[in-house]
Amino acid sequence: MKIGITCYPTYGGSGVVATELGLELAQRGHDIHFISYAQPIRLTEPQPHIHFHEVEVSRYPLFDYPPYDLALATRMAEVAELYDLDLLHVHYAIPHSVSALLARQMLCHGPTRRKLPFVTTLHGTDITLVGLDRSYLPITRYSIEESDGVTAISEYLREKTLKEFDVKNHIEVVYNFVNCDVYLRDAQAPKRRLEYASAGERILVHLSNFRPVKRLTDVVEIFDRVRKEVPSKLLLVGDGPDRSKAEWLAVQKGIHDHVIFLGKQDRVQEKLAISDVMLLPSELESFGLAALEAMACKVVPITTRVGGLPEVIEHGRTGFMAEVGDIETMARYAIDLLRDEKKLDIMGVQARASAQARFCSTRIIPQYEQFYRRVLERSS
Ligand code: GMT
Repeated sequence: MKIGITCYPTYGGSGVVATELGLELAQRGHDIHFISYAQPIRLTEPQPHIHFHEVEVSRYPLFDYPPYDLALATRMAEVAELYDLDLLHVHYAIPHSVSALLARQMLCHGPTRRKLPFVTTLHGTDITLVGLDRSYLPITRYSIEESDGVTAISEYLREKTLKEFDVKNHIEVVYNFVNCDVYLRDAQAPKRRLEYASAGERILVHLSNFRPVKRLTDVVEIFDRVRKEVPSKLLLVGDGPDRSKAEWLAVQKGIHDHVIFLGKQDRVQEKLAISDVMLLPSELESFGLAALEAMACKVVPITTRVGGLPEVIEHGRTGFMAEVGDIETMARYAIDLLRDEKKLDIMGVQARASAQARFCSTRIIPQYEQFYRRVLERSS
């Protein structure tokens, strides 16, 4: 198939899923055309069957708000014509599904009367935060209803969308996935740990875009409690608005030397593979891709019991969950686990086995392929 993929190209779960999906589909022989304002961050090297089309937004003195959505729609239609695309797959409803809808209409009424069905994948904050803002809700609902196919990354998000948006579409759940051949604990991991921690120290890790929903200061608070009882280091992978708040908190707590801000990383698997426990105390996670990537690397996630996380983690077997803001309980889970080498090993193995059995790309990518085929059959 020839598939156009649009996503936010920056750091963030939806862009990561979209890029990894494109790469996996390209490896299976599909032609993938990314259409966005910048090259997606995980698209680091040229690959066969992968193309990138940049969306240029014209600046004009009158445009206080340059119309990216319109430039995107135009580029989508153009790429579809030039490269004979079968369908578009947009990640994150706002504004991508609206642009796709416009592109479909432009082509359908254009001289070639081309059909261009589009699939929208809902990732979370497009529904839970942005879409519920009154100013975006009606247009988001409309673009979901007009999509030729809609997928959500968890049952939680599917239910939430049906309930809050009152849409009538069928929404297919296609979970986030991980490439288990890339995300694993490699043989070099024990040696690489020594770059950050001494031999007797444990490593805790957090990976996100440091937005308020991730509750980064809770990560530091939990680590502060853990560090008092277990010699350890905290690796913070990513960057974003709450970084300086977390840095100051670490200074105030006197643990700044033990909290290592690594910034945005291209190969996050290398940092995960040297860690013991992941802290993800988010206010909300529609799935929690970071927790899954950790699990594939035998890292035990300690998270909040929110959104889709209970669909990913089996409490007490592949990870631990507590209520939002319950720093004490999450710290207690981490301390007990980090002190118990055997339990840590067993849970790490169980976490990887669960990631492999349920969320490996080899299992999930064919679900997207089947979904595309169904959409194409319906639209032909
Ligand atoms: O929260 C993020 O990290 C960004 C956000 C996005 O849309 O880019 O992530 C959402 O999509 C991820 C991939 O599908 C999910 O794994 C995250 O749980 C989800 N984030 C939230 O729901 C807060």
